[in-house]
Amino acid sequence: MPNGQPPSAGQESFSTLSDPSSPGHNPVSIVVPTFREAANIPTLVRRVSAALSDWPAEWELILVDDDSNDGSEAIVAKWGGRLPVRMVTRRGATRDLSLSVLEGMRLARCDRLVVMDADLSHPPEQIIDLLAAFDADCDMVVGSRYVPEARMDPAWSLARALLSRAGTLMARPLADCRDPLSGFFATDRRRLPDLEDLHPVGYKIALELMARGRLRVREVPIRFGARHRGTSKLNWRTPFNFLRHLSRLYGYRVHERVRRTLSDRSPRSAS
Ligand SMILES: Nc1nc2c(ncn2[C@@H]2O[C@H](COP(=O)(O)OP(=O)(O)OP(=O)(O)O)[C@@H](O)[C@H]2O)c(=O)[nH]1
Ligand SMILES: [Mg+2]
Repeated sequence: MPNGQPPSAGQESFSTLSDPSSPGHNPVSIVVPTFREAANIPTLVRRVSAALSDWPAEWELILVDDDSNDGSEAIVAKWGGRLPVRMVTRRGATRDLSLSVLEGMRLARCDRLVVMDADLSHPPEQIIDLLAAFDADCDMVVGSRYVPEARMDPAWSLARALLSRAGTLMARPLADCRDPLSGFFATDRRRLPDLEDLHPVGYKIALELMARGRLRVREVPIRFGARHRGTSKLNWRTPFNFLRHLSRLYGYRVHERVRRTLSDRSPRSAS
């Protein structure tokens, strides 16, 4: 059974059938966490729908919003009926990017998923590059900033670039990926660990999935841009949450290794 919920009533006509081993042309749900992104949403919707205009299967865009109260809901409602775009609002929940992504993955109508940011730092035109690279030999395709041919917007400050590099180096042993902190990726819900077993803290949901699911990752170079409009949601808590998240994942890895060693040594495995 897929990890997500089944489609709700009224969504039955939307074909979710996809072949997990076939590359490319499957129905796809694009999941985007948003918090106060009203200034970016119109451009995001336009560019995503243009990028997928020749996609030979159905697609949908789900914006999972943490009750921004900035007019985002009304902006998205304008497209209702014309484009497969909807906003899911998390009310009364503690604001959390990773939990928002998990919610979007659960609510998605398709098993094939793409996750990206709303601020246009992930070029919507490259969604199809990620989907095209997805096949039976990988569980996740990451839009990577740290492989040859990737490009970084020079507007990214040196301090941000250095912090990103340092975080990336700390996380690399947990995943077979040069950019485990990327927030732009394609995957298939059926290849993921059970979403209920995940404990992400903060911003790095791809890392959580890669580390706990031991996913086979392929990387596609991206043109990483600076935030288009609006303000960053990073704050002083972000690096502390990241360190807490890393320590949990390293703890999980150690625990797994001990468990495997003990089970290898158990009398039953010797017989
Ligand atoms: N639902 C939800 N989305 C969030 C939250 N925090 C950030 N986001 C979204 O997650 C994405 C990444 O956030 P950003 O603020 O762009 O973080 P960043 O890319 O590391 O930093 P900048 O690009 O410098 O702003 C954006 O689409 C945000 O709107 C949150 O608490 N809840
Ligand atoms: Mg951003």
